[in-house]
Amino acid sequence: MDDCIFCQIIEGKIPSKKVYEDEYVYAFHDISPAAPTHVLVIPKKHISSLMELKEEDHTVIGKIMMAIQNIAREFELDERGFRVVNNVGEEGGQTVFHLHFHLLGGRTMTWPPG
Ligand code: DGP
Repeated sequence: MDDCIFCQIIEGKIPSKKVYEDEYVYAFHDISPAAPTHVLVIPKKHISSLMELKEEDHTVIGKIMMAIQNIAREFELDERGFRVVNNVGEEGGQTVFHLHFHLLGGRTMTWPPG
């Protein structure tokens, strides 16, 4: 997707602070952190949102979840706890239409979210 900023980040056309990469997954620091640790974990395949996931994408979702677990451990959030957020659509607060999971940690989270 030529006009997708996250596809351009994966391709290296837009710089990012990479945290993790494998065949399916790319993870990088959010440009506008909402917590001391704020990492975005995304599929390399362009999927515009959770609502566009297909049955065949189960492998990539599993890889994303395992990447989140490993990154949380790397940032020493596993004992403290952390939050994983996926915003879906306009009312859900999604601004970039390439599926992404926010990994937020390093402070106490509040509920309900805004
Ligand atoms: P969301 O609102 O859930 O769609 O989250 C999109 C996030 O993407 C938001 O927290 C800011 C982040 N973001 C947007 N553009 C860039 C960028 O060019 N680089 C990085 N690192 N993060 C970006």
